[in-house]
Amino acid sequence: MNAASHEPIASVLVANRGEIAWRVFRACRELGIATIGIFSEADRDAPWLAGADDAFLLGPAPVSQSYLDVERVLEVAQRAGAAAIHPGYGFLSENAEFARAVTDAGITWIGPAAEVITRMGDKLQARAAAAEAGVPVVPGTDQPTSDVDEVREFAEQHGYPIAIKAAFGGGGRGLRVVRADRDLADALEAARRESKAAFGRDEVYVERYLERPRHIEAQVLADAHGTCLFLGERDCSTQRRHQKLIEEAPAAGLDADVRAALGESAVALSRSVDYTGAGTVEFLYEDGEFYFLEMNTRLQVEHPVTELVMGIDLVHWQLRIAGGQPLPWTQDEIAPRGHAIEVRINAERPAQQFAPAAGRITRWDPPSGPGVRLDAGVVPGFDVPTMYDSLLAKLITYGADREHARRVMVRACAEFVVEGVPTTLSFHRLALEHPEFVAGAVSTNSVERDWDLDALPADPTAEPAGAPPQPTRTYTVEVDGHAMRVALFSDHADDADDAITRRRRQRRSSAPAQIGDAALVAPMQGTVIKVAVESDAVVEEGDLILVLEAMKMENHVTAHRAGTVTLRTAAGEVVQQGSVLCTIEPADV
Ligand code: MV4
Repeated sequence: MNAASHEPIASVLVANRGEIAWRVFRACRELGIATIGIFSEADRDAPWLAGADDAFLLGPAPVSQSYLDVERVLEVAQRAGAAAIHPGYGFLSENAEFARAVTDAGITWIGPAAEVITRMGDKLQARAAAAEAGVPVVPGTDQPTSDVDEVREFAEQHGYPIAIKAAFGGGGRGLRVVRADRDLADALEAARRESKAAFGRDEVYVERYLERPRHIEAQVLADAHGTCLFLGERDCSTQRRHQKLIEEAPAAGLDADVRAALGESAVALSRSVDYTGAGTVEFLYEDGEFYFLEMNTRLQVEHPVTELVMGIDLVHWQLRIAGGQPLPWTQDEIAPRGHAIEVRINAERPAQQFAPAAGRITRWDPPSGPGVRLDAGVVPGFDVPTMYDSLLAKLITYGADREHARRVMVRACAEFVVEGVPTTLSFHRLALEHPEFVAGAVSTNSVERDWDLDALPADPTAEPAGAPPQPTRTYTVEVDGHAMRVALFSDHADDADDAITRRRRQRRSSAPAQIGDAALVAPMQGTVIKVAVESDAVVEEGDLILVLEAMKMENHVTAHRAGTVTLRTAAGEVVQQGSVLCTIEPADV
């Protein structure tokens, strides 16, 4: 941190990969800062490296550890002559030893001082600092404990349920909720074991457990000249097993006085620890009260929603602050405008408990248009690896208000086509229309406890045996000017080309377009909610055959030609796109 000088940083090595590496490269390029990328052997052909001016292999470490190898990253930084290092998020971004080593090597660290990272990384020290700064904390113990009698005494004083948490942990690992005395001893041992395994430390502490909190976090930005600003809050409650899925800014339904108090608390804590750079203070919010949870000393995945509503590029300001520049605003000169929502596009199978997925992205058609931003780390043809986290991209939408931003996101998710690897898009299409989400009433437990995810479409690449065949090819055909998607299956796939060739010949001979056979197929996946005819009925072309409900819309499926109907489906059935709904044999056959 060269706070004394104001000279801009000449070059930045981004000690990260994927979408955040590309995001930081882009910010550097916009500020005229040279960029250096690093890559593991598994990332040798990674698309985001195209965003860097230079790139270096991290060498022989196991690829899953490459980006965590402090010595190796430093060695590459010195070899590359990097003036600064941006850690992104995850990996070494909250590793105080790394931050210290970077500074000791005379390289500018884009982030808070190592001491601050250490202090906020110790959840008990963070709680103590928060309490000292006047920030509300959940009633809890202020010293590490492994004594079941101490924990029992706390529970007897504050009542159940209680939360046992890792003192050097985060993200829910090591967290155990205890609802009765009989479960206490085992839960304490389990929490210590998991904490030791995950963080190398088994110290735990105890808090009263809040049953249905919202997860609200405050973005702070502080320079090295005494200015510390609250850049609004984000609601990150749409999570599953501590993995955020959807984030938004501002938080829906938060009273102005609560927002002001939350911001003042976040700034008070940040000032009290001499914070510099971008940081996030996490809170639990329940029944009109907020409580300090922890402080993250890094840029967050979900930073774009704050950038869009505040009109501030957080990465630009991380770089400027590290170069000694002062922030140009006072608190009352900044305020959120509009609303932004982010969905995380992860390579996961939502219908299989969000299991990580690998595969080659054979189709990547992202949305665009008004109010759409995409921070991606992949391109078509990219082989998604399994040894790193599953985040492929973040889709962010902006609107004048929450409902506008939500509708833009619904449209954008409907437009987004990804093939070759399952993604969380199928979850987001459901979540964004879930009544709790529409009402802005999601809590951290909603997705796991309350939402029915059975409506998630089965993952096409994980069809159980005996599942209906999937189309081998789909075509868009015109029937009397009506563009219709037709799905064909492997045993008819080669017929398709003949059918298309025939149709081209027919069209050239100006004969009316015909679908090659008697089958009337489902134009999309959906539920048959009404069948308007019976088998053996004689229909005219255009007569209503059935109504298909898909994405909350009713689709009328009509006879593609005159003839006698033989039904292949019934009301209540869920049909796949391209499956045969009925056949219509011309009456004179
Ligand atoms: C809590 C809590 C309720 N009461 N502490 C989860 C991970 C870690 N950041 C702390 N977490 C929680 N701590 C008390 N006293 C509920 C959670 C929690 C949670 C918090 C934020 C975001 C998502 C969460 C999902 C489950 C539980």
